[in-house]
Amino acid sequence: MRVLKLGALALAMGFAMSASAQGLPKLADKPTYKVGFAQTESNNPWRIAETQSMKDAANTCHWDLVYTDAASSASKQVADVESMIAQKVDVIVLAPREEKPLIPAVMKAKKAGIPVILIDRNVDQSVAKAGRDYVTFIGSDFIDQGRRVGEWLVKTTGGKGTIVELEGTTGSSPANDRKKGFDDVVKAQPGMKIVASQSGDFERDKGRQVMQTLLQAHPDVTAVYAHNDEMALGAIAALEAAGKKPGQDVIVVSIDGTKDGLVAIDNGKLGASVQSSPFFGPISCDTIKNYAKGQAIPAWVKVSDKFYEKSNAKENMANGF
Ligand code: GYE
Repeated sequence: MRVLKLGALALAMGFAMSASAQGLPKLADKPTYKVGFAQTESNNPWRIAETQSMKDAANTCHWDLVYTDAASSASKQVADVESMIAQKVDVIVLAPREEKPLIPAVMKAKKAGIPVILIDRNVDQSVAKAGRDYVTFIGSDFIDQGRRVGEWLVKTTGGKGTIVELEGTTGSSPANDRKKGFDDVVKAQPGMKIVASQSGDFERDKGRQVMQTLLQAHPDVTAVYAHNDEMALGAIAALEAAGKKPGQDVIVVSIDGTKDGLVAIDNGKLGASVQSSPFFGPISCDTIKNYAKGQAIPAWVKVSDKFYEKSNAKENMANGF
């Protein structure tokens, strides 16, 4: 009897604990929402396409959109989220610029009873978790993107190469994970070596400048892996300025699938690029509706990505942005 009672108590406690651990703010099921979208910056075509997708969704989904641009500053993005909380938006859609600095903002929103949906980039999973601190992460598998690019490079070069890596924004989930996926593939190749790995902040001109500097120390480079197309295009410009032929002397690979990236693949300067979709508007709209209806939302709504190379770049030009 006593045992049974304890068992029942433990069960009840367990229930209460898991309910409060889940404890995500609820969202009323209603025809319109005031939605905050906190963008990181607007310095490349990927960002601009993402913002447009969210603005389009605001129209089709009847959101009252509160849009902010953090202008490449994580602390500004934290302040942007705080201002959305103060404006009592119904839900916050956040593209966290870096993995750690945005966590307090996510926690504040939760405390204020506002559900947060992460799109495009994730936060540090050892500190904050989907289903507990925020609703879900909607985005690509960045480790897999890096791995796919790495495997293509191994196949294309026969496992030989002196590689320069241009990393994305330091501390961002795509930079961390794209590095891991690629580096793990290369580490297994005795004939390949990453001789330098430096951030170009996902920007074309920074990519060009970093490549220009790294070329001086590593004139024997045979491959460049850039974490996005914009930096790859900057690297191509630096290689050409140094008298090298991208696509011949140096194989360049990257990620995103921008229009300029697809054109560069088609004309042979960029070897390959894994698509990374910026079109989060429609999926954010559906996720908000489903969440409000009380449906279970997976911790990660995974976006699947195409692989672009010479043989299919032209036919996929319309997917570019
Ligand atoms: O690759 C890049 C952008 O977070 C997945 O950030 C995104 C990346 C994308 O600035 O172009």
